[in-house]
Amino acid sequence: MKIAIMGAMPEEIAPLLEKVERYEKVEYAKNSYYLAQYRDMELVIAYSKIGKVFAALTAATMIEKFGAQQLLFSGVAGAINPDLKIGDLIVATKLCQHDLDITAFGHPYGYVPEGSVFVESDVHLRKIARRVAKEKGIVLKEGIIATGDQFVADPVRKAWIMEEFGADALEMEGASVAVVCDALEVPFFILRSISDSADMDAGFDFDTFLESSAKVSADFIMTMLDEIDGDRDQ
Ligand code: 4EH
Repeated sequence: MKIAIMGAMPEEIAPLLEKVERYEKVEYAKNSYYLAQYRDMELVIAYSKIGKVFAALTAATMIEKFGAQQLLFSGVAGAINPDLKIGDLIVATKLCQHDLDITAFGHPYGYVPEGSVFVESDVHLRKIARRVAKEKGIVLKEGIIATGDQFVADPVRKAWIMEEFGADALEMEGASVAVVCDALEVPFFILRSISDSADMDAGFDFDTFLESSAKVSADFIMTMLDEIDGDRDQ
């Protein structure tokens, strides 16, 4: 089984590379990919750089060039749902692009012809996550993640995203990874730990909590790998 683990920023994959210890670095398409062995699994780890385009490129590369059969995303997010506090974990049930807008032609926000507003993540990987959370006594929320090419630090924009999509958290990569994995029929899982609340304090909180929240997410992903490796259904 070959598994891709991606983040957007170096801080989001650093704790993963620390855990796997030995890896080979391969350069491709102006980015670095880290190949490692973990238990019985081959891993390809990378950070994409920020935003939907870089994230789509990296996800497609991990699948098409490096042969990943499953993709796990680890990183941080801004909270929309007030239940989510800094350091909390959220798993995406489905994802949407909040900045995709051809409403001028009568389409809903987040929709383009032959696409869909929401892309659902893999049910089996979510089940494994729930099992890991239960075993470790970790609170794991499931909800809708909205993605767009903007760092949201604005209560008005945040409220609009919540109302339009019912989103619980927002970030800048998940939905583009979801679209790529869905098209290529690769099961995917998007995990985020909260770094800020996408409001006036977002910039400051993000800088303060990026590293610690990124580690919360990466640690959970590593525990999930143990479960995936031991899983008979795979
Ligand atoms: O990869 C981008 C990072 C912020 S931009 C999306 N990531 C973090 C998730 C995220 C987020 N996205 C949108 C956390 N909080 C968010 C928010 N809105 N409020 C960045 C950060 N640091 C330096 C350069 N760019």
